[in-house]
Amino acid sequence: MTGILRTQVAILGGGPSGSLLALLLERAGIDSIVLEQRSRSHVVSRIRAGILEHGSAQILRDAGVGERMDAEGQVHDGVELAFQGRRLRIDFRNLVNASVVVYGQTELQKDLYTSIDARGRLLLDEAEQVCLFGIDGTRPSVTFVRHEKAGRVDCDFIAGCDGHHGASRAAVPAERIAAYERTYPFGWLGILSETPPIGKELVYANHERGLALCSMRNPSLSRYYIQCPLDAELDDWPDARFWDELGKRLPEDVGARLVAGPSIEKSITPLRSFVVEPLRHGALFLAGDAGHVVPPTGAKGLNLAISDVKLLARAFDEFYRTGSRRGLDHYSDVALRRVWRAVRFSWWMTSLMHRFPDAGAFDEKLQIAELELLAASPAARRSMAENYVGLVH
Ligand code: RFL
Ligand code: PHB
Repeated sequence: MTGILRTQVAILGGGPSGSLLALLLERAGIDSIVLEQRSRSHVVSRIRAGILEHGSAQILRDAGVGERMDAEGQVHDGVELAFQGRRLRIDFRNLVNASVVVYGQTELQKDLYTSIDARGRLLLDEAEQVCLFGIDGTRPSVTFVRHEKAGRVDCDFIAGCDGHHGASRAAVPAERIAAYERTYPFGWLGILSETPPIGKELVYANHERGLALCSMRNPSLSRYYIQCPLDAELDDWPDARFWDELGKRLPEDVGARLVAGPSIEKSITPLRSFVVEPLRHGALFLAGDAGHVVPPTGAKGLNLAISDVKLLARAFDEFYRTGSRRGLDHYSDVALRRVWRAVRFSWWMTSLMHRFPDAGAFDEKLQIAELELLAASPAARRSMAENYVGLVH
């Protein structure tokens, strides 16, 4: 028996949302325990997001985990869209006087774990078979098995930060939760390569062969994605085929700057939008990917996770300081307003930049008209910039 532990907030999942929540609670003097199903080394080596909205970067600084991000992250003042041989820069700085920070989720996750350890927070990795009890009462608990020993955490609240496939959302009876979902008829094939990026900024290309995205982690580490069919298999995509296909989808001068090299990671992600409502069930609060998923085109998933837990930490703080449940009662509604804005933006960018297998000539004309509107109208560009950098909540 690992034993019975007691805390104020049991946090399920030690990804970005769970570990940041633990740190925000610590700053407010609230006790928590994080239960993470995978090993620490697995969590810190997952390759995922890369773009932090300027507001997310500020939340991380306020949580005391901004130092390495500020030293090593790259501030980007714009992104480029490529279509029909044309190039369009969305100039965040000029349009909305803001920027984003390019800093890998992998690096952020390392910073979060380092800080959790430094502040003596309890994070139990390899905690398996997590089960939630009593979410409708005032004495919820979570049981788990760790290294073949059973354990239990008694708590006041449970924060479900365990991602799209976690146990938290599954613990809510189906009739009390509404799910809204859109699946897209394609995925993203992504690689990480220890080669210099194509330039200083990201390039999203709309091409008849499908979307291509040139991103980066630092001056010697590149991240590239191409749209792929849902049934694509990694075995069919040796590096040479990936580089060749990527080159075909980029404008000539961008393609000419591609530096190919062996991939150090390669993965396929199906694209979907998914939201459940509400995000609160009695003592259980869902945050991050446990409550919603967006397609990666708008670079919003990690940012939503950060804004959810910021809101949740504030609500717990208010409750423990004053006894008021106002913030807790409003958490779901307030978080969902922002979530749906991001769902809309991610859907819009996905619709704008991909080739849909069932699209007719009419849909493709509309797509080009939308891109031309962006090219012609500073107001349209400003709207995109506001959403991309995260000014619209
Ligand atoms: P995570 O990161 O999935 O973490 C959940 C954690 O919970 C653990 N877990 C459990 N623990 C205990 N018991 C259980 N039963 C459990 N089940 C699961 C898992 O092991 C894991 O450690 O969710 P979180 O913390 O909410 O964070 C969300 C973000 O990771 C996600 O939204 C982003 O990565 C999405 N995303 C992007 N977001 C951005 O903001 N900008 C981007 O540029 C961006 N690019 C991306 C992305 C996601 C991608 N993939 C792979 C889906 C690019 C890609 C390719
Ligand atoms: C990434 O660098 O992984 C990345 C960048 C922008 C996106 C999605 C992913 O829209």
